[in-house]
Amino acid sequence: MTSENGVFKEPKLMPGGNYIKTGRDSAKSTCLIFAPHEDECGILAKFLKIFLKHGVNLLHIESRPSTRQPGRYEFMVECAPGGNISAAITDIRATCDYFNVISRDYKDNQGSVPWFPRRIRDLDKFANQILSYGAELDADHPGFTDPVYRERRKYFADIAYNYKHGEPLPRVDYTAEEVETWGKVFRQLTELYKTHACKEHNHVFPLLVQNCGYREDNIPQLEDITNFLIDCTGFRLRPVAGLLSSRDFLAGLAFRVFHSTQYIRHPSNPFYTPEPDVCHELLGHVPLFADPAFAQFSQEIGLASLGAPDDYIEKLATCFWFTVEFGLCREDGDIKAYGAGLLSSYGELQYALEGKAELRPFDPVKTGIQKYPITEYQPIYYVAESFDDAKEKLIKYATTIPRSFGVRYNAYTQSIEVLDSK
Ligand code: HBI
Ligand code: NLE
Ligand code: FE
Repeated sequence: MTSENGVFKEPKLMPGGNYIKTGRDSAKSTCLIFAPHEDECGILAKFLKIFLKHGVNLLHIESRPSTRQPGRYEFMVECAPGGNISAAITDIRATCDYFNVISRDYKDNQGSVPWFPRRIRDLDKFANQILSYGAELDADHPGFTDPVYRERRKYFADIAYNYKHGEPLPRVDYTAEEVETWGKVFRQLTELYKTHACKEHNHVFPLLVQNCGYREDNIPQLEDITNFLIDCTGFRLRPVAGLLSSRDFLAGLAFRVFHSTQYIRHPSNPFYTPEPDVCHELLGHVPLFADPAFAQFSQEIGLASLGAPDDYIEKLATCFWFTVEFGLCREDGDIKAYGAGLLSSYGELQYALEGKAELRPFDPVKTGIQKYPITEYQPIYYVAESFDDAKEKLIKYATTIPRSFGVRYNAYTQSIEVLDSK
C-alpha cells in the first residue's frame, strides 16, 4: 500500500496492454470557453486561424448565447491533444473578455479548472487510471509473493478495465478458498453488528440477506447488489481494478456511482487489510448506500469535489475517510460505527468502540486537515450527530471551496449541470 502523509498517491497510468482507445476521449482533450471582446463579423474564422497556426486540431466547436453578458455570444471548443495548445491559449486569451480552460492537465495552465466527468458515461474514462492492482501488488502486501493470488487479481482487474457504463456487472465464480475467507469475515462480523453497527446498517443488512444472497457460504454478486441499491437510493456500483485517485473516486459519488472492487483479501489475515476488497465494499459500504440520508451525504461530497482545487480534494478525501470510511455516530447516548472500514474489519470494529482511540466531533473544517495512517488502526475517530447533520455541515463547508461555478446533478439525464455563478 502506497501512502504519502497518509494520503493515497496520485495514480500513475497503467503501462500499455489494457489501454483500449475508444473514440473521442474528453479526459485527454482540453476544453476552452471564451467570449471575444466584441461581436465582429467573422470572429470565429479569426479564432480558427489561431488554432491552425499552432497546429491544434479541434474535436468540437459550439457557439452559444452568453449568460455572463446577455446579448453576446461565447464559444466552447474542445482541442485534441497535440499541437501547441499553450500558444493558442495565449493568443486567444488576449482577444477575450472571458476565458476559461477545462483540462486534465490543469496544472500546466494557470487558473484553469481540472477536468471532471459531466455525464455518467464519462466515468468509463477512469477505468485504466488506477493506483495499484493485482499484477503490481506492493512488496508489503501479503499477496505479493503468492503467484496464484496475483494471477487472480489480474483476472479481476481485466473485468474492471473492460467494463462500460450500462452493461450488467460480470458475475464471478469465486473459488472455495475465496468463499472460505468471506465466510470467516461474514460470520465474525455479523455477530458484532448487533452491538457495534449503527441502526441504518442493521436495518438494511437483513434485506441484503433476503434479496442479494448475503450468506456465510456465498459471496454476493455486484449485479444483484447494484439492482437492489438502484431501487433504494439510485446508487449503483461499477467494478474497479484498484484504488483510483481521490479526485476520480469522489467524482463518481456525484453521480451516485460507487467504484467497487470485486476481488477478495488474501486469506493470510481475514480480519484486517488496508486495501478495499469485496468484503469491505459489500459488508461495509453497500448497506449504508441503501440509506437515503447517507446516500445524499455521500453525493454531496462528490458534488463538492467536481473541479475543486487539489488542496480541497485532499480535504474532501479526508472528510470522506473520517465519515464514510471510519465514521462513528451517536445513537441514543451510545456510540456506533457507520464507517465501512470499521464495518468490514472484525479487528478494528472492536477496537474503535473499546475506548482506546480518541473521539472528536465531526467538523469538516477541522476533520478535513487531520493526518491519518492508512495501513493500521486509526488513532482518532470523528463522531457525527446524524447523517443529516453531517450533510448540512458538509454543504456549508462546500460553499467555502474556491470554484468559479456551481454544480447541480440532473438525475433525469444523469449529468452534471454547470451553473455560471454559485
Ligand atoms: N479508490 N477504488 C477506490 N476505493 C476507495 O475507497 C478509494 C479510492 N481512491 C481514493 C480513496 N478511496 C480515498 O482517497 C478516499 O478518502 C477518497
Ligand atoms: N481495513 C478494512 C478491512 O480490513 O476491511 C478495509 C479498509 C479499506 C479502506
Ligand atoms: Fe471504502
